[in-house]
Amino acid sequence: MQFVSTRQLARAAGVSESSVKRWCDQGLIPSVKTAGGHRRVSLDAATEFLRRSTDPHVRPELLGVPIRRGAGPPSIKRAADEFFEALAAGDEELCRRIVFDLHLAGEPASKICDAVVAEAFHGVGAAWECDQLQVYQERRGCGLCLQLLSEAKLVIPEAKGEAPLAIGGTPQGDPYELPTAMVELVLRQNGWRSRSLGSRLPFETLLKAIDEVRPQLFWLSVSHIDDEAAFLDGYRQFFQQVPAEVVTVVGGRALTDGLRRQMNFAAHCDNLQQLEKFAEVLKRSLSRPGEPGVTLAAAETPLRPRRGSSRA
Ligand code: B12
Repeated sequence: MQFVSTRQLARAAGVSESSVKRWCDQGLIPSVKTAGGHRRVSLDAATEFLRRSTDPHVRPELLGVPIRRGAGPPSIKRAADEFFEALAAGDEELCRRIVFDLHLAGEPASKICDAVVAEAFHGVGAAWECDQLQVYQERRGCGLCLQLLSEAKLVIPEAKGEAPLAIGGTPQGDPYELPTAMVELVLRQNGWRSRSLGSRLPFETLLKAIDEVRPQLFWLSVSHIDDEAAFLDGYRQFFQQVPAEVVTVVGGRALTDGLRRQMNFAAHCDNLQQLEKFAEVLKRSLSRPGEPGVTLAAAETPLRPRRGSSRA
């Protein structure tokens, strides 16, 4: 974990060091003390502090966090257009600034991923189809976004201790890495300990992981299916063996209505903002096990409940 001093944070926040020290001592900014008695603030706590600040003079770049441009909140639509252009040009620094700007302006990772990054990739796909973008630009863009998602974990605090656990990935034959990495990040920001296991994972290995890790939530992201019949068969056998207490959430562009009608799952989400709502409700019900369960129907999103589950 990276730490910053109270002096560094004070400069970045545009306030006095004594104020930062006082807020640390009052617990308003989580901090630790070195053996020599100096307060240190983790980079994620420092970023969270800057993120809450409405002061236009905040200079996050002093902590190595990309610059927040302008005082007002950036528009999502404009950010999505700019992100697409920067992605096509392979301008990593601009891509980084756009997403971190939105983060510092308080936009949740779910919205940034859905409305900016995924949106830009839909544009990349469309442009590639019309020969307006080259394959190398798409691959470069993917690598760049995976890098940004990994950097985002440095500034989004990891939930600790008793936080519920979630794991997931993409099935065998599905090479799409971005959606599962995004799910990991969104759950992390919503107080889950989440781990994406990656892509192209056979169902047997996913079952092994569930058995060993015992998560409360398992997600499957499905963007590409080679053979639908084989996928459905593998999934059915998989789902039958998933322990009843593990909530299975599925998503991804390859899960058409027709396919989903033949599958069992706890919830299907079209996007990460729906997942966020669902995970919030689920987390609340897990943290109060004695109280009447929060049903999936209570989520304010168009989640589809389990259909004729063999475990019901
Ligand atoms: C990048 C990319 C690739 C890369 C991926 C690299 C990587 N390392 O990940 C690679 C090189 C693998 C690739 C290959 C191919 N691709 Co491609 N690819 C894309 C592209 C441009 C972006 C995909 C992406 O990551 N998007 C970003 C994600 C985050 O967005 P998303 O998938 O919409 O996910 C959102 C939701 O679905 C949801 N979600 C997703 N999963 C989950 C899971 C859960 C639990 C939840 C809650 C939500 C959720 O949330 C996400 C955020 O909103 C798309 C264009 C597009 N429209 O997306 C084409 C696209 C999908 N590809 C396409 C094609 C044709 C191919 C190839 C066949 C090309 C070829 N001729 O070789 C191959 C297929 C290979 C294969 N075996 O799959 C077509 C598919 C057309 C179709 N009708 O199926 C597309 C649509 C491009 C196009 N317009 O033609 N591709």
